[in-house]
Amino acid sequence: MKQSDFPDPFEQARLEKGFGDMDDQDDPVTMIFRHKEVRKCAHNWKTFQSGAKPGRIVVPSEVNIRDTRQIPFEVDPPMHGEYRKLVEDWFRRPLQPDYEKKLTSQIHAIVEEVLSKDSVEVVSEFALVLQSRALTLLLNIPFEEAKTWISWGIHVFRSEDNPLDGAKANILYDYLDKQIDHAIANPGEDLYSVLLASEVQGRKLNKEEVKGVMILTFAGGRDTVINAVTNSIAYFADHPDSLNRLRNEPEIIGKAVEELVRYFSPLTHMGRVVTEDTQVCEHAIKKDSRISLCWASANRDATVFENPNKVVIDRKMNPHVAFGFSHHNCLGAHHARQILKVLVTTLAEKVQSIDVHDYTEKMESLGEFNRKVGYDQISVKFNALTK
Ligand code: EMZ
Repeated sequence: MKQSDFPDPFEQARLEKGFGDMDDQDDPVTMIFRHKEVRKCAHNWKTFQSGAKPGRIVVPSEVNIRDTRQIPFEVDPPMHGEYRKLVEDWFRRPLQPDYEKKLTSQIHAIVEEVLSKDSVEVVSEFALVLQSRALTLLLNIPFEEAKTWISWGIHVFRSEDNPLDGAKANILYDYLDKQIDHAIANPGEDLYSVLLASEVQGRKLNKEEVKGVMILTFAGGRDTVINAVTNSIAYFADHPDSLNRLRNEPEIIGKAVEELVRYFSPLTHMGRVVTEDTQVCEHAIKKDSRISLCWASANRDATVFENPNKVVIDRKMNPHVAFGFSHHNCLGAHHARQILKVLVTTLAEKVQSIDVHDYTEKMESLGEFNRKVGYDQISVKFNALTK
């Protein structure tokens, strides 16, 4: 096995029964494994709701560290669509040429910097920095603000020894309260100001709603993007041939990005709360219990993907669900895809090869299943392309 392999721990259970159980703070979760059922359940918001108690659809559950509802993530239709309409255009800005240009210059600078070093710890010195700086573009605020977020570390709710760190979460909540008050006093062109000025059902969004969108923007796209970036570096370290191919065939970079996202599935699963007694894969599911839509498993479903455990860098048909599925699909997906596209393009242009010095894998424990989702640390040397 190569260091950049991400094994699929769900294969047997997916084939044999289609689901698996895990406990989570005495609020168990039935994980749904097959591509077809995952999509079906994602569609069926009446039976599998997102608008439960704030934090409950996240696994591990955040009910003990969060009261603010994340918007539009923890809202069901029809209100979900109202909120989504408000934010959708803003989150499509990453597709604009000017945004892409700024992102490209940020990523060029980071890659140039790591090329000059003998050893780089990718998670903290590369991926976290890249994600934080890119977030200044998504929020449309000054670049310098990234320093504050870098100092918070990889996850806003997790610390090294505590997967649900309330004290750490409070740093984010206090920060957002201050930023929202600041935007009320000094309206500008930033996301806070835009949200504060927007209306839903004929009234202005209130502070709590603005905070709900902002928590999602900060938390939802943080460790996921960091893992996707780090894992891509690990992949190219093992596969200099792929990097070489992308250098010669830049037209397949879009496909490569989709395939990397499918293969890594940076978000393993997302929960739903069950509103009525029902069945999934002939398995009874009780009202008020939780299921999760296991994107990582669905993305390895051999009934949908040929050679599912292989990165096929120019895979043609790729109906992956790494960004979720149906009306709740990832709001930050354009931003995430753009980051990966620019990153892969820049690596192909500037990097010859990457040597891995040492690494520790980041494992998630999900009942009987253990899944590699990224790296806690991975030290590498980037070698410049010599033309
Ligand atoms: C939530 C979630 C959203 C959650 C799409 O995922 O991401 C997690 O990292 C956060 O902890 O609160 O935002």
